[in-house]
Amino acid sequence: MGSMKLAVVVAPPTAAFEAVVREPLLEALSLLRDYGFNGVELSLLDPRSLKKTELAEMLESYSLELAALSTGLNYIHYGLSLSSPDPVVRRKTVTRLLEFADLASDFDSGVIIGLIRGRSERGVSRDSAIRLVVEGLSEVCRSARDARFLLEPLNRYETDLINTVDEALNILEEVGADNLYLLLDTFHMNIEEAIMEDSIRKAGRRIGHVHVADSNRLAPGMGHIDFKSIIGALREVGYEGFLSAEVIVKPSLEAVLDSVKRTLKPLLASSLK
Ligand code: LER
Ligand code: MN
Repeated sequence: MGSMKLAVVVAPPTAAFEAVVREPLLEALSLLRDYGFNGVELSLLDPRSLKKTELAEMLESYSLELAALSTGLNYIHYGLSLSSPDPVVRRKTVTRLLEFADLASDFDSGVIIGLIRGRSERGVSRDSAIRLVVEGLSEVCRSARDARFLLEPLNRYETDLINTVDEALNILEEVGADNLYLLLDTFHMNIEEAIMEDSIRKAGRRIGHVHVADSNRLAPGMGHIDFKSIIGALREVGYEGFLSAEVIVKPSLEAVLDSVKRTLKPLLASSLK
């Protein structure tokens, strides 16, 4: 039986999102390799800016896998949103997600639907906004059959659309596509779920990716989430994918990588089973 793997989210240095590593890509990859991480999750604006062959060579030379592709910068920087009241924006968002899917499917990794679902805007009720998200998700899942999409419940301070695992499971059911999975983020779960381990058990085999951050969104080990218990629950449901650290880089990148590794690595060893 395989074991879970560790990754870190890396974004461009200009990214307007704080819970990521913002270093030149090659420097970040070289540090991840040195600390023994298994993969990197890339947060990108335009996925077409990365040539597949170059990405493959880069990953190979640093012995890293592509853990997932994160899309949220497209919402933060460009306002792309599946639930925008403007059909032109919705069209651009679907197109952008399909460009992500094209890159992701070559690396057997998933495309994250986090902030890019948007939030309900003036003139659109929450229910209609949810309908638009379901429509957009159905379209991308149908159009990119060989790609995997990862729907992430986000805490109430970031969006009013899909905050909990229960809500996300309902959306999965409505969309009814077998290439749509859940992405669980311990930072959001710590705010929204009653008992995180129960929600993990409920999500079960639908979990396609996991973001790890501590209660304060610092690196695991720097807050008060019980990662032993979280990883125990993930193990129970047979999760074998990535734990991708999406964290605020404080006090330093080295301290973050060290804390992620020291906190999580011992919990992943199969001897603990
Ligand atoms: C945003 O808070 C987040 O967790 C990202 O993964 C969503 O795109
Ligand atoms: Mn996340």
